[in-house]
Amino acid sequence: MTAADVDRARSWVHASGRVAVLTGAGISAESGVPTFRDAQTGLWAKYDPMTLASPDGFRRDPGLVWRWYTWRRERVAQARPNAAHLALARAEAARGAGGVTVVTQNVDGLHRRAGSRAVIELHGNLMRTVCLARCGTAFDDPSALPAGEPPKCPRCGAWLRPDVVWFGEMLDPDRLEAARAAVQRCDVLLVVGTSGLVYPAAGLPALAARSGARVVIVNPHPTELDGGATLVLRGAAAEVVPRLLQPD
Ligand code: BJW
Ligand code: ZN
Repeated sequence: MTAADVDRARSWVHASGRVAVLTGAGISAESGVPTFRDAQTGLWAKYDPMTLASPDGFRRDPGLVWRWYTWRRERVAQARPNAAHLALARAEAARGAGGVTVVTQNVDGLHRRAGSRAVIELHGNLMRTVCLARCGTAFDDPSALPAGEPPKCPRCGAWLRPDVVWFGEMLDPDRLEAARAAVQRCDVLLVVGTSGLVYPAAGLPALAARSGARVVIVNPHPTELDGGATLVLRGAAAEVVPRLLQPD
């Protein structure tokens, strides 16, 4: 990644009326939130995704899954938004409504905590708890919930579960549609800190490109999406994203 590459991407961002940003776990790595697929440090290096992040895994051992999410909630509660989250929030405030839309796969809530308002959380939110039977019960305050076994729904008696999207589950159709609309109408899509392996989110950069947007990837490592990008910036989110959004 050269300074000229960063300048080129920055000039596209500046010339763009609408910037969309697709983020993944890598944008929160420098806040101390583990990614999923990074060797050694990623969650899937230590834990089996189908055991912990699938409906079948939860039904097999709700306590195991609940304790794992309790541990992750505690880590996220201690984390703080980093320079990348903050730069996106500042750019949105400076550009006004519609200027910056964040589509995130992350469940950590750090974009909103940084101050971003136009945020589409494709895979839900770790801090919210809902009824497995989807009877409508929802809790926003995890501190009121027990840490060991998952609690039961006070209305219908089913288990309660984190309000996240597990493998094999559908994404919220309204959120997915809003994400598709955002990438279709943007001039530049920044793709920050995602391996690009999980669909349907991984299909959004190609949709943006087909709709005429420039696609800029920010990631220290190669990803599945690099081939479809206009420009790949090999660097860490907290270093590169603020530079791309720096005002003149
Ligand atoms: C840095 C950095 C730094 C490090 N700076 N970067 C089409 C084809 C094939 C399969 C499918 C398909 N359509 C659907 C599927 C099935 C499945 C899927 O995609 N499987 C693939 C894995 C093959 N998708 C689904 O099941 C989805 N549901 C669905 O489509 O329903 C309909 C349907 C079902 C079944 C069949 C067909 C249709 C739901 C997906 C839900 C994903 N859920 C998770 C868990 C959320 C809850 C939780 O947190 O516990 O979401 S899995 C996990 O992966 C999490 C993430 O949001 C998601 C994406 O990961 P992400 O963010 O990219 O993280 P990593 O770790 O992979 O990458 C980190 C990156 O950061 C790396 O590139 C690093 O280099 C980089 N990085 N430090 C910048 N400092
Ligand atoms: Zn219920």
